[in-house]
Amino acid sequence: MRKLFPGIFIVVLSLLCIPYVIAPEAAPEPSLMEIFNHLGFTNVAEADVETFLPGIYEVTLYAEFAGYNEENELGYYEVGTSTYNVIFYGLEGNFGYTDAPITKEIDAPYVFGLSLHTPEDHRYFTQHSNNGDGEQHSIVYENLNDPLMYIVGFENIWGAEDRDYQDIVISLKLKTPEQVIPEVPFGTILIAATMLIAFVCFVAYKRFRRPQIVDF
Ligand SMILES: [Ca+2]
Ligand SMILES: [Ca+2]
Repeated sequence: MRKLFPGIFIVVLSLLCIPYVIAPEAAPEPSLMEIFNHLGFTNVAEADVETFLPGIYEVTLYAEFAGYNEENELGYYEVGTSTYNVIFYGLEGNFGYTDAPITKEIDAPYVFGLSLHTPEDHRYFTQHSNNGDGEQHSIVYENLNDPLMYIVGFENIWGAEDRDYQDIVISLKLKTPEQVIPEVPFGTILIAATMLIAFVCFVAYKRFRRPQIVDF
């Protein structure tokens, strides 16, 4: 019996270790390009774009491959200001692909950028020079199948760390451009004003001129 004891001990120890030995490794996160392919964005090109023109946009949240997915907030801001308007709060979305894409509309009557605020109280911008760590934290792609749509991926770790840029993935689709009032040249305004004044003077002259008295 004493000889059997070490053998039993080894068998029991082996059984206890089995779950750790056969536990599957966590699947690696998909790359940004794999995410694009999964979403059907198969015709994209990286764009040298950091800010966006005024207008009404549809913004869609597709994925958050980030441990901070419950705290990260995506917003927009007027360029040159520090007022941030939240588009997606932390609890919107989930780790990985969003269960169902979430779409919202924003009305930005000014040139704007996008920013990501993290639970470490860092804020990262599509304007690279605004980033406190001096790193690039977003990549903007054009959807070549939809010229009105940009697709944006953010990196949410200080120092840009793994640079997978899929910690949050969204699209920005222009619905209505800001109305642009055409500029009228000053010379045209001056001519029109002169003609108007001349017309008013002519009418006034005809109306108020005294009748001539004919003395027979
Ligand atoms: Ca990352
Ligand atoms: Ca990630």
